[in-house]
Amino acid sequence: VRDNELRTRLERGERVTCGWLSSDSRYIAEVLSHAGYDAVTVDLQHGMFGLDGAVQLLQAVGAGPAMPMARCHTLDRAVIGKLLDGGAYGIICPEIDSIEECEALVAACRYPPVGVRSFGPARGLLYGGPDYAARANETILVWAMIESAAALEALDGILGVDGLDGVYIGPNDLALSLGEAGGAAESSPHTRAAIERIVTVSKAAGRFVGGFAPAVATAHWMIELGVDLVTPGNDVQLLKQAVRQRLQEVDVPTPSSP
Ligand code: 3PY
Ligand code: MG
Repeated sequence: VRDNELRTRLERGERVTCGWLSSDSRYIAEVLSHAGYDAVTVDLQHGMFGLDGAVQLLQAVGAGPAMPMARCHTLDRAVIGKLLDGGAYGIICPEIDSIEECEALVAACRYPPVGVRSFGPARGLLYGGPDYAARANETILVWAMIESAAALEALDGILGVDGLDGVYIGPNDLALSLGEAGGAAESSPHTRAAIERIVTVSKAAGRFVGGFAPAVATAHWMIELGVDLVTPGNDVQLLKQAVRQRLQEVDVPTPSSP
């Protein structure tokens, strides 16, 4: 089977980067895959595309060297199975708030007898190779997103779920759930303390930890905390920032916008 280089590198203790695709463009997906990230996540939750589009974007990511991962939009076996059959080598599932939800996530990503993934590997076979189905269980990375007060409460139990590879921090929803503003990871001691705890406890439990870092300073801070995987912004944020910077450089005033 094609090696999941992301898993290999994480298991070696290396830090990895993950691009984040929210635009509905196979070309941008392919560009990101060649841009230097170790992995690129196709974001079905907040990306501007649906399930069919996500599979095409996985094909485009797979055309370059980055490992293709997908963030599903819901904890649903059928959706997760389709993304895996589409060639995702990792699943990041939002809003995992309990042990039961984490167990359901792991089961959705693994073939029996370990889990309940339905057989029909489709494009997984093309991307992974003829022995994909036999090796998928140990190849696919499963990440549970920790992004709520409930998840913080249940964290020890979630980390104990067999077969979970890692947790992925969603700082914006986490801040909202803690009663703060969406961007509080950049400023609020309360949200930052929660993130620090997630990293410490997860590493102590032997799980990988990843996180979304909207700002450069947040990425630096998460790396100092010891995250294994960092997502330094998404494609659209980076594009917009680059455009604004270029317009400033050529002295064209830019209106303020969100
Ligand atoms: C969050 O910050 O809530 C996320 O889900 C990041 O993608
Ligand atoms: Mg979120």
